[in-house]
Amino acid sequence: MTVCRICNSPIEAFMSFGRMPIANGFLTPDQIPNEYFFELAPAYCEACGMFQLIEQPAPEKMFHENYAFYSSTSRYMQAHFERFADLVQERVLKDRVDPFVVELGSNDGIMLRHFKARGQRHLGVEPASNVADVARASGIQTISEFFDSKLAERIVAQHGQADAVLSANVMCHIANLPSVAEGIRRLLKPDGILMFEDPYLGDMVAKTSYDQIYDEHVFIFSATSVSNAFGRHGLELIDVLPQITHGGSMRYVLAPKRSHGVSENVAAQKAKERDQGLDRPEGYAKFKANCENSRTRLMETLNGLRAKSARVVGYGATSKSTTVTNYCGITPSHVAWISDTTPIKQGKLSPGAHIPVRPYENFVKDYPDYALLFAWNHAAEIREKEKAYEATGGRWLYFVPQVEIV
Ligand code: JHZ
Ligand code: ZN
Repeated sequence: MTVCRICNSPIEAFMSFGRMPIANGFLTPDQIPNEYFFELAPAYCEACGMFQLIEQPAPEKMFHENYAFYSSTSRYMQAHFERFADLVQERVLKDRVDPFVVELGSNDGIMLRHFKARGQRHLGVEPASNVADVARASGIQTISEFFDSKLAERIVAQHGQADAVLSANVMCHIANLPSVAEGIRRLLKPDGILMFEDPYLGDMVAKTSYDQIYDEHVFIFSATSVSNAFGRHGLELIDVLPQITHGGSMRYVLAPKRSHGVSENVAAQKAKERDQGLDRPEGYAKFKANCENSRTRLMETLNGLRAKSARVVGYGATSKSTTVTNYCGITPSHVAWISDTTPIKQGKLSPGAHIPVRPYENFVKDYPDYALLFAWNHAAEIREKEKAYEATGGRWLYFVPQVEIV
C-alpha cells in the first residue's frame, strides 16, 4: 500500500503515464543502455488534497553537477523574478533593519541578484552545483546542499533567522516536504514570511497541461493542499497570488500561525478548487480522459504530417516535453530534432524518445514547416521573437490547452 507523502493516508494512482526517464536527463548515445526509468503515476489524497507522484527518483539522480535547466534562459522570466523580488521588498523587507533573505533552489541567481544588488543579506540553497556556480560567479551567496530541517539549524546558527524564505518552482520538487516545512518554520523569524510559487493544479487540470507532471514535480499544489501541508508545521497560508508564468502558477504567502492576518483570497481560492472538482476522484477521472484525448489528437496530427513528409521540429527541449514525447510515443520520425538555446542540452538526445537537441541557430538557418511548441508556456516571448519564421509560412503545433495548428 502507498501512503500520502504529507498525511500518511492510503493513496492510489488514478492513472499512469508509463515508463519515464529523468526529465532533464539529456544523454549521449553511449549512455542509452544505462538510461534510468521509473513509472510516472500521479495520485490524489482525498484526506489532505495533495496531488503527488507515487514514485519519484532519488533527488541525486535529478539535481547534480550537470543539471540542465538554467532559469535565466527566458527574458520574460528574468522580468518576472525582478517583480517578485520587488514585491518581497515592498511587502516584507522595507521597514526591517538589516533583513536576511533565504531562497531555496536559487538556480543561477535569477531572483537573488536583486537582493544582492540592494546590498541585502541573502543566501541561496542550490544543490545543482553547476547552476549554483553561475550565481556564485556574480557574487551571490550560495551553498550547494539539499535543504532540510538540519540545514535550517545550521543556517540559523551561522546567520540568524530569516525575514523572508522564498522559492520558485522548487517547493513542488521536494518529496520530503514535511522536513522542509519544519526547517522553514525554524529558519523563519516569528514575524517572517514564506513566499513560494509553483505550477498550479487548477490551471493544469483546466488546460490538460499534463506535461507539468514529471519526475521533478513530485507535487502539484493547490491552495487547499498547501494550507494543509504547511499547517501541520505551524505555518499558515495567509494569501494566494495567481501568476501567468509556466502556464499558470500560484504564489503562496505563508507565515507562522496567528502572526499575520489572513486575506479573504485564501477561502475564495479554496472554494474555487471545490467548484472545479479538485477535491473529488471524478475531477481526476475527467483529467485522465482529457490526457488520453490530447495524446490521441497529437499523434493523429503528427502521423498526418509525417505522411505528407512535412518537416517538423520541436521548439524548446523542456523538462515537460519528456512526459509528452514518452507518453505519446513521439519519435524522431515525427519530430526530427528539437531546437534549444541551452548549451548543455545541445548535441545530446532527449530523454527516452532520443530526439536530437540542436542549437537554436539551426532553426533560424533552416526553418521547418511546423514547430511543435514544447515551450508553450513561453509562447508570448517566442512568438514575438519568431515573426520571421511565421512570415516564411512556418506554422506552430500547440498541444495545450488543445491540439491545434496555428
Ligand atoms: P521551461 C524547468 O521546466 C524545470 P522546463 C523545473 N523543474 C521547473 O519547474 C521549471 O523549469 C521552472 C528553451 N528556450 O522554462 C530553454 C528556447 O530554446 O519551459 C529551455 O530549455 N528558446 C525547474 O524545462 C526551454 O526552452 C526560447 O526562446 O519545462 C524552456 O524550458 C525560450 C524562451 C526557451 O521549463
Ligand atoms: Zn494526504
